[in-house]
Amino acid sequence: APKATEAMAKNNSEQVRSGKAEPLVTDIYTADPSAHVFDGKLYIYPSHDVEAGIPQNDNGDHFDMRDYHILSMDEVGGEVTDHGVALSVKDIPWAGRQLWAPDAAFKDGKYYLYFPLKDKQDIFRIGVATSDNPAGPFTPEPQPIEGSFSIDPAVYADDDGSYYMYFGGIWGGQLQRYEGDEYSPEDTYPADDAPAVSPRVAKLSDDMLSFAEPVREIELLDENGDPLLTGDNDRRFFEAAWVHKYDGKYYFSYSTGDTHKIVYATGDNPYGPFTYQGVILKPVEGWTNHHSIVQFNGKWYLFYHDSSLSGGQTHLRSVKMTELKYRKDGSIIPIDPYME
Ligand code: FUB
Repeated sequence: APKATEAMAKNNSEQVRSGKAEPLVTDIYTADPSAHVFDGKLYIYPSHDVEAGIPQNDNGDHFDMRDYHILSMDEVGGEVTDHGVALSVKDIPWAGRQLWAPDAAFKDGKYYLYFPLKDKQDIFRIGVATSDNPAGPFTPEPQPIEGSFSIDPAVYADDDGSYYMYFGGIWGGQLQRYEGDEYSPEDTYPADDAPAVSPRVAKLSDDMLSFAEPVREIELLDENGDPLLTGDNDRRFFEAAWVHKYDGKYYFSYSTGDTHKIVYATGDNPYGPFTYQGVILKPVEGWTNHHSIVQFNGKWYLFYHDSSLSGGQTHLRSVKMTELKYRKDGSIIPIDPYME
């Protein structure tokens, strides 16, 4: 018996699943998919990638997206509906440029679309827009959410009716310009042996339009309970936070950015701390990696993107989905997006 257990443990640690998939839509480029089940259907809230003709740089200027299209499907593998323009930068009063990775939430009959956008001073803020329909069109609030900053909002609806927004991204996402929640125009990164820049979380107010409390920093820890360090590029936070709950535990997943992985950490409450567990998705074609995780009709799915349809152009991506599986101990079996 001990032999069998050892063999199983070894298999588990080496196990990788194939996540090979085709783009959900091919007539437009889509990225950063935030998936939700609303009204018994799968709705996907992606970025809408376009060729803006802006040369690639570390600031992410080439990601110059101007609107959002929402996708939906009644069943996995079924027809994907593109619901057209749901919100456009030209209709957002405080807009500067660049509509990046959005998310959505539903509460008391209303849908909320949360989006990062640079304001007229070229500083990323997070906005919110509302609709009676999950596919929009969405009407933006006149101002960004007070106290919001950086990019990649992800809103988690907890079982007790509380909603939490997770956000932040370094480099082009400007999170390194905040000490606590104070802005400074300088890009400041902690030393390689110091704790890495932290993602942020805040509970949302009852009306879903503002933060109900001061923004908190999230602690991401290693197996010894020590903070993940700036130099630990394989594990430290870069961008693209997502939270889901599995078997009573909170799973905080994110992109490691310049090492191009989606990884996860787990914790006992929505504020963390979260302890690093492992890789969910190996690098995809294109520089960025960004995902969401949702349960639909009893199965779990990973939504992600890659640049295969555009022949590897980093700013022209396509949303894909694949099944996600857990081991008995709650760990996630890593996915290789190109394994046959
Ligand atoms: O799509 C623009 C940015 O690229 C997103 O906000 C990041 O997460 C990365 O995917």
